[in-house]
Amino acid sequence: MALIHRMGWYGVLAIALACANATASAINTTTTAGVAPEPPTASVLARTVVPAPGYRVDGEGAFQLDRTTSVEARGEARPVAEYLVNLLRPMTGFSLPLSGRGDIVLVVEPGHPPGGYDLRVTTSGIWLAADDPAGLFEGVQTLRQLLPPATPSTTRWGIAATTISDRPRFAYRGAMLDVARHFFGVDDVKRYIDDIAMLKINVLHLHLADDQGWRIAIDGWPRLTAVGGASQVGGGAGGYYTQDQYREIVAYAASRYITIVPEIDMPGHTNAALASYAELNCDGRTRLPYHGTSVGFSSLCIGKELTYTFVTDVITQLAALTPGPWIHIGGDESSATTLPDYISFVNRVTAIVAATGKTVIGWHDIGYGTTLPPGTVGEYWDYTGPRGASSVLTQRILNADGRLIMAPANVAYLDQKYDLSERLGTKWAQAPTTIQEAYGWDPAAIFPKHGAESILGVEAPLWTETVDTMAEIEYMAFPRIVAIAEIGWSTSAKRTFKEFAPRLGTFGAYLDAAGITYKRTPGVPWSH
Ligand code: TNX
Repeated sequence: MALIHRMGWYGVLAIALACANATASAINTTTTAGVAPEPPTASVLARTVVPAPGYRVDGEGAFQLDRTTSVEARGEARPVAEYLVNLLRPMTGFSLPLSGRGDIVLVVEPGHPPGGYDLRVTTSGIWLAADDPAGLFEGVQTLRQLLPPATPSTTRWGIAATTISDRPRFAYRGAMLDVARHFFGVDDVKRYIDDIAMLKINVLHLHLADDQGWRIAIDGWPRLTAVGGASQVGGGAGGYYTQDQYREIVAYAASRYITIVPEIDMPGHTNAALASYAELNCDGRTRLPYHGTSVGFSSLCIGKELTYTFVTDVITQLAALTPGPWIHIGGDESSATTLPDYISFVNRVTAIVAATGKTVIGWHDIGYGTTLPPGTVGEYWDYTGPRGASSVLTQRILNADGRLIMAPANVAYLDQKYDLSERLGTKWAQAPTTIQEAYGWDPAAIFPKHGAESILGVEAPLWTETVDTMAEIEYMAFPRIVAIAEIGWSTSAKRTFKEFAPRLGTFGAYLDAAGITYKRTPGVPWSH
């Protein structure tokens, strides 16, 4: 009962709502007309899950994790099983041996939902199965939310009996972190990776270069980091990743089944490179480091061959550091480049990426290109209300057999202010952006003509002009990133904020337990 007290009745309401989605005949927590349900005891309280699973039916009783519990990994499940016990051991204090026979069985085998998993919790054990380790990993994220949040008072580790079958709506579920406007070191990026992994986000896009900073070492171009890396918004010291540090980030992300997408924004947003090398400028004169927050004033020199030597070196080295399929070339807000120059640049640079075997991603502006390689991905950053130019540009990307990542600025941008009185954030994209707005859109409804199969996925970008600590990153991201993650994952045709809000409120207890800073947005029944 103490736990129910802590969660409040919203948690219980959320269970009822979760059950309401399931097949009526299988529900045993609903009641016959007029009879109030018996409140579940602490140990059988079914926790709610974000993003919402596709199918869930709750059962009777609960599985109790205790000091006798063991974990078994079958097939290729071993790394995910290790991740699970490494999470649970410090939380619970139980030894949870990984052994030949376990009460918790993790299985990789064919026959489960593509990209997802099947989970069954009974009083005697837990069975979690998926086609591949990535799907199994997403199942583990669900399991974490079925356990109580790890608060100091948590002593009983019950998981209410349930059957879940779950799979993602979109293959690409992204978050973007701008490490150029303010630099964030390896440990911060790892922490953000862990934060987003909880939400079944499987791509982290790193915005590695902009006017204010160049953040990745490129062999043969040492001034990019020595000069271009030594600045940031407000004039701080900046910083950069060596290639070894970058590999460490990529490997850490891979251990969480997250793909890193590196972005070098070009031909605009390049002042840091132009400040590093005089010869990259058309007039041969180095630019001064930039510490402000304007956009649209810089451009690589489109007519110089050296520009393409530079871009080829950068892209080739980034491709070698990138096990994932994508390289992002930016391409937004190139107001200091003429349109003919922009088009010729996009044509050449997309071909440079294609020559490395990688697929190009660019902001949707790259739709101006006239020779986009087949399969090019456009990242849509205009508003949810479709607008003239962006509708044409996205169509051109689709005509190149391309796909779209939906990141509409007025709802998916995590840097927009929660309300206009906030210190952090910007407001150009129709701020304030409330949690209700972040949740209340559908990626397939923006361009209904394009068809749902044109959408590769969704992304929640966090630009960092106003953000320079980990706590500020988390504050801007949470809880809105939970909304974007659910939009990317959940297959439910009729999501409503009303149903989401109590689940999000419950999730707040997990954020508290993980020490994640978040905005207690109005309209959400935060758990305490
Ligand atoms: C626009 S939208 C940008 C970024 C800024 C952001 C601030 C887009 C692709 N680019 O350069 O950081 O606004 O909200």
